[in-house]
Amino acid sequence: MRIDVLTLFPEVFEPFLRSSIVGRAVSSGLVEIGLTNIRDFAHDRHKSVDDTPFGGGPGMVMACGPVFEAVESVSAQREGQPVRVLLTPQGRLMDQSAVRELAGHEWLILLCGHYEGFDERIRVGMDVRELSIGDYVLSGGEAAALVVMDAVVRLLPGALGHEDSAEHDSFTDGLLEYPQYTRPREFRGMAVPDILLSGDHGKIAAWRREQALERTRQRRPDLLEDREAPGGSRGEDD
Ligand code: 9D3
Repeated sequence: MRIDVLTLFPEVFEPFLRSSIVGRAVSSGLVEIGLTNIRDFAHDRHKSVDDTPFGGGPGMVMACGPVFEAVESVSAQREGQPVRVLLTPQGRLMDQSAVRELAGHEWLILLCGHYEGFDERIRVGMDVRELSIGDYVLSGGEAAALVVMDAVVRLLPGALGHEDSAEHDSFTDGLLEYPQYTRPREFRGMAVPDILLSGDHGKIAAWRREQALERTRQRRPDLLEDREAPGGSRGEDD
């Protein structure tokens, strides 16, 4: 997979790309990341990429020229059609199904904004999909692009190194995680549940599933609402 990030702050991505699961995926050739500074496509001597909004109002707006040119330049650098993702608070809310969908493409362009937003013609005049990572206010798209990259790259086959992860565990799929323990068996008076030490893998699996279900019912009942119940009936408490 190839991911190009278009941003005014390419340097913020570099430490991340040297560490983490993403860094390992880059080193092992599973993913190739390109960083492009939108400012390289500014034309005036001040290298400006933003301007005041028509109609007045606070803040600055990302202008069309440099953004169109940066996207077109990067899109022409290789074969095929990249999926272009505009990171904005108005986008579709990212969830794991959006991540899975993105991970199925060969080439992504992640377009990060700054200032008060993008000139509307960037949405209208380019083939882009808009994505938000949640209902809170960031100061730009960079942190969101890091989140998207992390979530997408760890789904690429081979990225985790242990493919029996929670994502592939149909037994607890879509549920919150069950309680986990490691040594010591007792810590400050808190003991590991006996069942985990029993060696009975059937009972352990059933216990974990019950714990995951109960925790999800309590903390995130919304996650139970529209899932295909693989063994868990829906609305048991109703
Ligand atoms: C005039 C109202 N603005 C401030 C409340 C709108 C606004 C513009 C630009 C708010 C945030 C931003 C910068 N945010 C992003 O670029 C962004 C984002 C986010 O803020 N939250 C969740 N997902 C994303 S993806 C990109």
